[in-house]
Amino acid sequence: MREQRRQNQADRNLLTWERLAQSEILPPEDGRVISHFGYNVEVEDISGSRFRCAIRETAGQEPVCGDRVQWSRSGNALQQGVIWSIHERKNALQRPSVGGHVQTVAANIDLLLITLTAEDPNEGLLDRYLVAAEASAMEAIIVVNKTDRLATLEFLEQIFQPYVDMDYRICYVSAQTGQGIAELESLLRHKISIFSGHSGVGKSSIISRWIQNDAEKPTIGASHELSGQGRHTTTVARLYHLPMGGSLIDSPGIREFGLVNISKGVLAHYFRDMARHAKPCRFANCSHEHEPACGVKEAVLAGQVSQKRYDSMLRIFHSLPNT
Ligand SMILES: Nc1nc2c(ncn2[C@@H]2O[C@H](COP(=O)(O)OP(=O)(O)O)[C@@H](O)[C@H]2O)c(=O)[nH]1
Ligand SMILES: [Mg+2]
Ligand SMILES: [Zn+2]
Repeated sequence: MREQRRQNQADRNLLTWERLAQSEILPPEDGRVISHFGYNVEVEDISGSRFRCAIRETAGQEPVCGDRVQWSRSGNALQQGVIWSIHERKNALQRPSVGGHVQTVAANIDLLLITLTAEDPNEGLLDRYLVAAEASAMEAIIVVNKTDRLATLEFLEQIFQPYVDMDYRICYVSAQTGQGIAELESLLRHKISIFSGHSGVGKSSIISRWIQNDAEKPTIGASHELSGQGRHTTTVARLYHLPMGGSLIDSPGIREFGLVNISKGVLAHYFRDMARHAKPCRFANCSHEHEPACGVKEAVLAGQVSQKRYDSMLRIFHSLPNT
């Protein structure tokens, strides 16, 4: 009964093509998807005005945050429109969803911000995100937040030195004190970035520093993501404009992260410190564990690849499906 009532409510709010087609439809134009809520999508035109849009079947697939689309506004003055097609994606961030499906979280991303905390930097998670970034041709930046909780960064710098050696960028920041935020800002300028990382690491707190308008600020505190209450919670992802130029996508959806479309055979090639050692492996599908003539194992023995990174690679390897 309650379910039925909620369904009716949802139907009333839903903008369908049939409803929209009762008014005039203007000629197609280009736009960008800002967020996706339920069956509707919010599209921004080139001047920054936002329109709630229905999706035509011609679009072929679900538009996601960051998509460039061809759409039409309606003549009804209600800031409504319809999406006809999705322009080809430069890349897409995906994750596994229920029932063995793949969910696309966002598209056309320049920078993947991998957010960790100073108190508990989770390197296992970091290595997974780095693989995702390499595989989808996104630049990765490691953001270590809550540095205000530590007296010194020395210990962290030791942990992250191997990543610096691999040419990854590390930003030590504190959303609370503002430390390091200016440097991060300069890296995000004119780029489309997406935040990833566990719930509670401070993604929304960092974004809030750049959003002037209180009504636009993301909610801080992780609980709303779990309960489904509060502002902006039904969206899978939401794009914010940054005052210094560029945009940032906040996404509660990718707090649980898994790899998709990565096969066991290519995994080591996405580890920057292992890629060149994996090339000479005798077997194309080498697991780098038991096989003879394995370049990766030899590199570990020779001290060119750390045992820690090797173990991390194997853990991910065993978590991937056998395809
Ligand atoms: N001490 C400290 N706490 C922070 C910092 N950034 C965020 N927090 C707190 O961490 C909690 C989660 O923050 P939130 O931004 O919602 O994290 P999100 O889930 O990653 O978006 C909140 O209680 C914040 O006040 C920081 O730099 N230092
Ligand atoms: Mg958040
Ligand atoms: Zn091998």
